[in-house]
Amino acid sequence: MISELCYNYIVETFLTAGSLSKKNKGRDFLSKTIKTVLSAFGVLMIWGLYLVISGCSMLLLDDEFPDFAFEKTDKELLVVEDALYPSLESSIDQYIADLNEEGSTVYLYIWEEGTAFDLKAVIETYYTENGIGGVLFVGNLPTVWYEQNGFEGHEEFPIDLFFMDLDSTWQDNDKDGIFDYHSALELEIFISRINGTTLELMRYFDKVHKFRTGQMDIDPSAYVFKDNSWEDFKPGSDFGLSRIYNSILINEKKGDTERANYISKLTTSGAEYVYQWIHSFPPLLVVEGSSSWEYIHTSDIISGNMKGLFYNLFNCSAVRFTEDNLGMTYLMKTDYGIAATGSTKTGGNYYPNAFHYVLSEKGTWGDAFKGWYNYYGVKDDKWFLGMIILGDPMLVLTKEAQKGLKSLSVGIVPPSPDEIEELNKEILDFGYDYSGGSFAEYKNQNPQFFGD
Ligand SMILES: [Ca+2]
Ligand SMILES: [Ca+2]
Ligand SMILES: [Ca+2]
Repeated sequence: MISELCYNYIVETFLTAGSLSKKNKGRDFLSKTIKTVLSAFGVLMIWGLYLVISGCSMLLLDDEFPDFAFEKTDKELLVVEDALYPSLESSIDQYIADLNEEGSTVYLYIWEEGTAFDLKAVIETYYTENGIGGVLFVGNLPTVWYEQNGFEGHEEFPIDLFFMDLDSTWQDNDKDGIFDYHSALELEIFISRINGTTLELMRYFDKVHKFRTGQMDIDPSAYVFKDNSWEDFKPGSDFGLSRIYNSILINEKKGDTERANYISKLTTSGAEYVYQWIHSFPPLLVVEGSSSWEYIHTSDIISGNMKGLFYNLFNCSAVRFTEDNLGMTYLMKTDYGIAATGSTKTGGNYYPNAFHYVLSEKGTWGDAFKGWYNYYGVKDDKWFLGMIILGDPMLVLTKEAQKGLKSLSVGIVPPSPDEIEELNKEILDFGYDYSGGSFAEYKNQNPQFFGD
């Protein structure tokens, strides 16, 4: 579209210049002075043409950054596990009051019992009757599972996209209780989760209240940590974060991606937005050190009280919420974490530019996920079918962070097939032989979600 407009503009400019020069030829009585003026004008024309062309090429580059219409969500459904509700009531009242203050409406539903299908039916009703744009599950609420051939052959994982696409079809063809087919997806809404003890959840709601009222003491800044395996993937790129933050630290050179760098950054100044590329298992980051693998356990996140507010976790299985996991640890067991995105299986968001675009345009965390998934995530099930969000999905980045500048950043074009093949290779080279608990274990631990 933009290139076509530029093309037409350039052609028109040439045509105009051409008709001028013809007129010049027909007027041999022109004085030398007039000729000089005209040649000066010609120089100006060429200069103008140069500006048009260079302007177009900038626009063409800029066009690579996702730029699509989205509507900021202002109606949320809050589904709260009934056993938790009495203790959380005042926290939830505060949360609803804060959202009302922002101009959003919150519908509250107390979840008593049922299957994932019953839960989806509740969501569909609120979508149809109240026009909700997103949902937050509070507590242990059901999920469905999916199985497919992924990086290491068979993989099975909890899948929240099921709740986000309200007119999709899902099938379990081998009748083992795990979906193995879905129709083409386009999300209508987003859903997110928080889960923990009553005290952890109260502390979480307290954090989001503090954030909304400007009491969270972290500089508007981003931290990108890209470990050895991805040092050569889009080197120097901040993945569009320079549209949001003035201050960005990128650790991506081997000497800068040691466990100590990560710990040091996140236990001192921290960052509002953390985008980390590290091999991992649900409760464990595995950093490639100079001479050995270095581990960061969930216990290190807790003891270090890691200072990040929003986490984009390119860490395999980091938000596998059906067991102890990194994502929920940042949110439930530190004084800072309030939202995360990541995968419940092997995978992660390697091209989050659409996600960052929505955030830069003051969209909510949930809007960013839904916008990114429909724009890019939908293209690759192997990488993205386990992608979800955790935390309050109605959060937007701090006002200081929403710079909204249209500055260009390095490496904003989508990865090529060769680059994606390299990403696949790094996953296979690492050799994930365990990615988390099974559906059978989940079912045993949560018989209340299954009607049999
Ligand atoms: Ca199946
Ligand atoms: Ca749909
Ligand atoms: Ca490293």
